[in-house]
Amino acid sequence: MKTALITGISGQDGAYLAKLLLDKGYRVCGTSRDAEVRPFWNLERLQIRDQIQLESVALNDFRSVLQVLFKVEPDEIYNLAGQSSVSLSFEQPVETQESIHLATLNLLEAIRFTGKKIKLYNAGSSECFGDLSDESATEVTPFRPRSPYAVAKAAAIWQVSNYRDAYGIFACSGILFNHESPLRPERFVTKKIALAAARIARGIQKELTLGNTAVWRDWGWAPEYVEAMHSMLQLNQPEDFVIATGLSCSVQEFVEVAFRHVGLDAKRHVKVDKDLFRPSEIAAGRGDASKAAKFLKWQAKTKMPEVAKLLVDACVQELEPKNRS
Ligand code: GDR
Repeated sequence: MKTALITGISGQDGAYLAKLLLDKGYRVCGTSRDAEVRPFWNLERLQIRDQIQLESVALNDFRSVLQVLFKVEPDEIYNLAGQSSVSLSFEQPVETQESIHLATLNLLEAIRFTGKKIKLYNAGSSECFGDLSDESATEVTPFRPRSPYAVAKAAAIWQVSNYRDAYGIFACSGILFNHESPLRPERFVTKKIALAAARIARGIQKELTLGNTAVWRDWGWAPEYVEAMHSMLQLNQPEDFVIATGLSCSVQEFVEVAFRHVGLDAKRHVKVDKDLFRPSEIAAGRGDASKAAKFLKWQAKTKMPEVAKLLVDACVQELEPKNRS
């Protein structure tokens, strides 16, 4: 039986990945800064919390990282922890840098220190590419980060690449474009839109206020994306991969699909507030996952507009009185 250690197990990807690995027969351990007080709603929602060994780890503290590696003895580590909101990174640049870059560096150093053959998956981000205009990003597209979050992710990806080259550690980064699911918090635009559409249709919200709706994103379905993470660690050689649907849509289009799905006209309910615009923004993003198709046999199945409809359906269900906590 293989053992996997998932940092950031309480998030969307951590929960779906934990479920996937449990289904594959792994022993799954997960870390959180204070596992005793964290509620782990997403693990509860997938009904897997009691099958996971949860450990308290501060990833910015080398001793804490080293300690958990000796305790858990993982074969594979999935590093999904860190501040994950691009907009929040403009308000918390130092915390963002530490929780992403320093945490990844500590994990790499700890693996190097133990000298064990531990494989590392690192959660990269398409944000590193910056503005792509009409281009589809591949693994060789240059990074032009446009937020503190993207700068931190780019630095972590370069650390992983350097530890792979310098010390022969099996470490790779998945450069994932946006991937959504009902486990997303409302801080992200897709969940905010889907929940608002469901609430307005039910008469419990009047309008939705958004930031820049003219931006384009490549939106996929999170449960499919965690399969690619696992596949990367099953290769003989560590390599980085872009994971994306290849289809880009505007936030405006997402809004229209979501509202139409519950019989509403978005024009009557949605307004834009310039205060919600980011200091620097990525106008358009789209990924080319051909390398993943070739070497991981991975391809996105769920794309827009299905992503928007599935999210709205999940939000409508969440609002059913019997499902409200
Ligand atoms: P993103 O996701 O920044 O792409 O990062 P987010 O859903 O926050 O924003 C997507 C786009 O929508 C625009 N937008 C708004 N965004 C939010 N959150 N709230 C709004 O009201 C709003 N109005 C318009 C944003 O400006 C942006 O352009 C996600 C995260 O999951 C990262 O962790 C991950 O690395 C990348 O995707 C790939």
